Amino acid sequence: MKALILVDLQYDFMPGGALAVPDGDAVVPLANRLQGAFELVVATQDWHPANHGSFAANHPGRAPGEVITLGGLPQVLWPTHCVQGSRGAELVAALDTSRIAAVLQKGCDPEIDSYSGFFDNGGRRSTGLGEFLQARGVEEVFVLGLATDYCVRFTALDALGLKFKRVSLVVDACRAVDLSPGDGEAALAAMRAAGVEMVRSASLLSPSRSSTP
Ligand code: VGL
Ligand code: ZN
Repeated sequence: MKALILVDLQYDFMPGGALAVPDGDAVVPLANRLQGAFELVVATQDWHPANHGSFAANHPGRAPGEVITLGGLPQVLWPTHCVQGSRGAELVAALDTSRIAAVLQKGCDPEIDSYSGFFDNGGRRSTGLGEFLQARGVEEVFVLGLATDYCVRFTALDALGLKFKRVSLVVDACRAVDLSPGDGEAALAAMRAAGVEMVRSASLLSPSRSSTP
């Protein structure tokens, strides 16, 4: 059983959003087309309370991009984004949500960030995604979305840690924040080195793979 994980396809990560990922909107049509190639589709949603510790605005004198210590972990400070209930936190309307079996929210604890869709950054609390997939017999996971160098990266690495048989990244359906130039490429290299397979959407969409003519 193969599952597709759609990472953080939310307005705040789209061009014009509070934490815009360059060209981020380009992955949405791919996410829509790829869903048909999977028996199970799930999505993650960055979902922060307004007092979240990852927001620079909650640390007087600090600016986005600076790094502080939060809950004992290094924490990049971000512009205020994906605040629970705000429009910026919504999954984009252009995303076909009709086949999404579950939306896993993360980053809800103000004291710790959660880039991965599986666990918070300290690896302490599960979102329930791993249990959800394993309960349904998922052995292979495919990851796409935003952003390559943060939430996509840690979601794919945690999936490896959970011992799924195969973890693949749909590279052309991901985009990076690139806070520092090259972060996206470095993230791809780190995932590849850890054992994440790099695939392109076309290889999943080939006519021989489609279900009905
Ligand atoms: C993300 C930074 C902060 C992401 C979420 O979705 O990659 N990045 N929150
Ligand atoms: Zn966030």
